[in-house]
Amino acid sequence: MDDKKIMFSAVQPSGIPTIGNYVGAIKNWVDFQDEFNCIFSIADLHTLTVKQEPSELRARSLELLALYIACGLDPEKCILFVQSHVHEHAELTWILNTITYPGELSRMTQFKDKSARHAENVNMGLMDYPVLMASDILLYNAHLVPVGADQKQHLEIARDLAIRFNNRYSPTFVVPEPYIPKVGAKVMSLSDPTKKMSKSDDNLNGFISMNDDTDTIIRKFKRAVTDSDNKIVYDVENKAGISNLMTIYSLFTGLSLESIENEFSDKGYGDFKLKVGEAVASGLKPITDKKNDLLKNKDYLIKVMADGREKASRIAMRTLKKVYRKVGLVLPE
Ligand code: AQP
Repeated sequence: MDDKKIMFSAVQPSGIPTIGNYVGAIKNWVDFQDEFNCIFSIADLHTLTVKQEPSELRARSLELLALYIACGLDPEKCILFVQSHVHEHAELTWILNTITYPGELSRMTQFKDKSARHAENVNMGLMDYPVLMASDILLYNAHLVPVGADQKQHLEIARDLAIRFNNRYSPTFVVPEPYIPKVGAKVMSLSDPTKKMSKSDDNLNGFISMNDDTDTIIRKFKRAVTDSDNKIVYDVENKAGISNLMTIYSLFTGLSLESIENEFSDKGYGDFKLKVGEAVASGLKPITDKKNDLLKNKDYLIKVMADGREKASRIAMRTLKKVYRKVGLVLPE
């Protein structure tokens, strides 16, 4: 490998990605491909922490790979792979579990939110999610992890575990740094702007999926929850809904929040919502078209998956061997 820094990130195939996953994660990754050695995963093991329909999960993993490529990730420039194809992720999780305390996992916001949302299925995997995520990152000695603001807590755990392991045994892991975008780090739900937009939200009007067609997108924005004073002004505390729409509009048009305020100073919410819907629909259309084309060529996608697996495995195997040796496991000849 050259001396470029290593970047790792992932999205779960737990639903069709939303524009939150897109602007908070995937869209930024595209710009990093030349600057860093990028490794991007399809985090299918993570999705099992919430009940999934097996056949749908399988299809969504392939669809997510197609989406990565349609968004501009180039398999020649970065490693694209499926998490469960590299068994070292699960194995390193076991080792890291032995230096993780239940208290530091049970206070995670995502664990608390998801336990409340899936009260019938509060499983150990849900609690252990951040340790699997730490393994994802530490296996590749990633220096940088681009994530939305919602994942910052989990990244802190990855850092803590790297430092703890390095102190207990000897320097082994790179301590990763988060990379959180300034704008779009947290896109909020359209139906409840105090909650983050999530692909597994039961309320379909809360999110724009990367599969929604133009009419659906425009309809969802029309119904987006806003306050009643009809002024397009950025004020997250008092006008969370309209501020969220302004952030989305800014990300899809490249306009600053200030110029959006000026452009719509004499317009009402109805006009603005329509413009946001149109901007998002025209931004997503070429990506959706390209993704649908790629899905017609399954052989190509399977080949990309196999290449990614081979490259990722090579790195992961090296790290895991080192870890096994340090903790005192006998390596097979
Ligand atoms: N609303 C969001 N705004 C900005 N960034 C977001 N991300 C997720 N939602 C938003 C970022 O997307 C990346 C991948 O997320 P993930 O699929 O691994 O898990 P998640 O954060 O739990 O995403 P979802 O959509 O909310 O999935 P479900 O509904 O399955 O829990 C991460 O970088 C995340 O920060």
